[in-house]
Amino acid sequence: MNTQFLKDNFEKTFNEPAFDTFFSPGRINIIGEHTDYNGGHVFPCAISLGTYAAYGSRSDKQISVCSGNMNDDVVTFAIGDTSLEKDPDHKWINYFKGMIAYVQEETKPLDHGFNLYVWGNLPYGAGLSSSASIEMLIGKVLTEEFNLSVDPVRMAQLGQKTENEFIGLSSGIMDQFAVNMGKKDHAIFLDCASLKYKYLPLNLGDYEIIIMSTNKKHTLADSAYNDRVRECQEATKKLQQKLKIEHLGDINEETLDEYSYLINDETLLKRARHAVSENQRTIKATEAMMDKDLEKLGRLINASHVSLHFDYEVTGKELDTLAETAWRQDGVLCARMIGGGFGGSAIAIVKEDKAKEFEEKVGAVYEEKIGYAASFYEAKIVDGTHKL
Ligand code: GAF
Repeated sequence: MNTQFLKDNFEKTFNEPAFDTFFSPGRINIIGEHTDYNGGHVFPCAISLGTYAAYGSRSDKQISVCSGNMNDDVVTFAIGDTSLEKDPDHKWINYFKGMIAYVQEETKPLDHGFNLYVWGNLPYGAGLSSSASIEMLIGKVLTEEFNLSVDPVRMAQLGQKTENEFIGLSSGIMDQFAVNMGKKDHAIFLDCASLKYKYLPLNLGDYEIIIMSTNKKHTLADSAYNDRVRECQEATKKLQQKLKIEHLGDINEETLDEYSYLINDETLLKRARHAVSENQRTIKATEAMMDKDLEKLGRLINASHVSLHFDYEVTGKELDTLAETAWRQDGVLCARMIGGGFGGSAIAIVKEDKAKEFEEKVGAVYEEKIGYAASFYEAKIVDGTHKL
């Protein structure tokens, strides 16, 4: 990506040259969906689609952010607690405000303001973590430009805090962790309970990952995401009557089966079954990846989609059409929805020489069935948020 475009836009907006530029990726998740807030494992990676920023310092105490994705809308606010309240008219600025508030709380008050021009090529609301990308971007801008020291895992936690306490989404840590901690050509095997993690090389041989966006907008905060979190908490509470556990990620399917009588509610049992089985699948998938057993990895990824459809009920016809159509194509190892669900995106792992044909065929079926087109992106796996 040529950063000249960013610098030019910065200068056009703020009438002065930019000091520095930054990039923050989006993420995909190979497997481990809706396991993060259940203290389970995830296996995501950072992708080359993401958010860029150009930065310039100011001598006053104002912060001005211009978004190239919001018709060059400029929002200006003063540093200081009261001005960092939520802005009801410009929802996009709240990710910046939350992070600026929490990073200051964690370190020290900012002693001057700044200007920021932000632009991203990550489709917004497509389940590829555009919000975590922004949160980690502003986190990096603050640590670099104000010489603040925040450990990158802690920064991911501040991003999660922004979602949970500022935005109002009860999300887990996966997205911010993947975006900030990503490593080129590797996926991150993360235990969300202990935050212990390992990088595993993404050895897919002659296969590549294709991202398929449904182009159906999903608003996580307005959707049933928070309901799923609550349902899992209820199921955990019921199990805690007899089991010394903190999260659903602490048990396997056998234990869940044995104690399922405590849950005794069809919906809660289905939610728990997904959280527990998905965590086990994720562990097995990383073993399959290390053993270079791609067939097994593929079966586990397909099974993840089935579980998200039947037990977790977060797929919907758009994501199901993409996954089910993908499964029927030549040269396809596997496919499944990723992220929160209810729209957003799916991934497919496809033989490199079949990718074009795959996109045409799946695209045609999708458009015929759903009534509008899906978008396809070939993902490169890149490093986490950094200064350019
Ligand atoms: C969203 C959330 F932000 C993540 O924390 C995670 O729960 C994911 O949905 C589902 O795995 O992206």
